[in-house]
Amino acid sequence: MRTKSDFINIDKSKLFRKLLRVRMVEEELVRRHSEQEMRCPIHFCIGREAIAVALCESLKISDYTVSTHRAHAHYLTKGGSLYAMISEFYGKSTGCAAGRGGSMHLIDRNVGFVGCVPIVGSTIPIGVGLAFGSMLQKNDKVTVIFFGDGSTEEGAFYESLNFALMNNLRVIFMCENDFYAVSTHITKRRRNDEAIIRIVEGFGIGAYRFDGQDCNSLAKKLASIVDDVRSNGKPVFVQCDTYRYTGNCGPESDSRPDDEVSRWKERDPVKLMQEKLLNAKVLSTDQIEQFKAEIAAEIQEAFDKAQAAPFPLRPDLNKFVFKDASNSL
Ligand SMILES: Cc1ncc(C[n+]2csc(CCOP(=O)(O)OP(=O)(O)O)c2C)c(N)n1
Repeated sequence: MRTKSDFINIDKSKLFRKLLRVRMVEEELVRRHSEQEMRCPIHFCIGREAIAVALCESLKISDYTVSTHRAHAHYLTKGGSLYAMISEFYGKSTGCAAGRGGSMHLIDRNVGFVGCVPIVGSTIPIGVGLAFGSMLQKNDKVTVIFFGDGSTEEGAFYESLNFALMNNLRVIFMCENDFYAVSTHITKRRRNDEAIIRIVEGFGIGAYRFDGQDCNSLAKKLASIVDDVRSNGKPVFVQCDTYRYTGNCGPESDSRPDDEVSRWKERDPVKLMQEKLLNAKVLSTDQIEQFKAEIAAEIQEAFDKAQAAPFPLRPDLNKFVFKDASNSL
């Protein structure tokens, strides 16, 4: 049966370029991490990039997103400034949180990236609050809440699901299931890995489970979901299965089984999409090389400018600590 998503036209080469861009930013961060100049904890999303790329492709700038401690892909694909993000990692005053927040407090209100917070599960009710505001203002903005499978172990998640459902809020609960919370596998936390979606279905909410590594196919499915949420005014829950290549925090790997890591790397989202586009002659090797050169130049410029930018001034250090209308960001 053909579904609505079969008719959605996604520009595959544009999508691939976005995917490649997030991967290359992450790889450059990994390379520079040991220099010890970025003094904040960094949670890498290498391996998991396709979900944000696929979903944000169908969002409008005016739509809202919120995220967690692992937010780079979400911030960048919603349109957050790369320079402001890198500046933030270096603690500079040009950072998106004025150098106060580091990698777990990214924000760019100009593009609807309302924020991210390291307290697991904490941004779920915040996202629902944004959607409630949109409902009161009678606009059709969609709010996307990105979170990991670990967040589904917080009570706030279930209260938020119920509230969104009872109030017909335009929310996409996007669970990036990488099977681990820090280093504990989901099967050590729940009876089986179908548990999350089964529990969520019990609320009566529309729930989907997708492969998170095939960016193009995911983009089509999610485009259809975004469209439905916007027109029906109802929340949905989406679980995308994926994997991170690094440990929980920092670029080092951890003690997850080698065969498991290599199995997931065989379905690397960038490699997978690149192969498909080359085989289908949608892109040539030269075009991919050109993308890489353009992105590398953009990244280099962002790092150069961020490193040269000033640190916050000592007399200003208390600014933005408490709410103060006169100096809000
Ligand atoms: C309320 C709370 N408890 C514990 C932690 C410590 N912690 C940091 S990351 C993490 C695992 C989160 O796993 P998941 O939600 O699946 O996100 P992922 O890291 O896989 O993106 C935990 C427990 C925290 N930050 N907040």
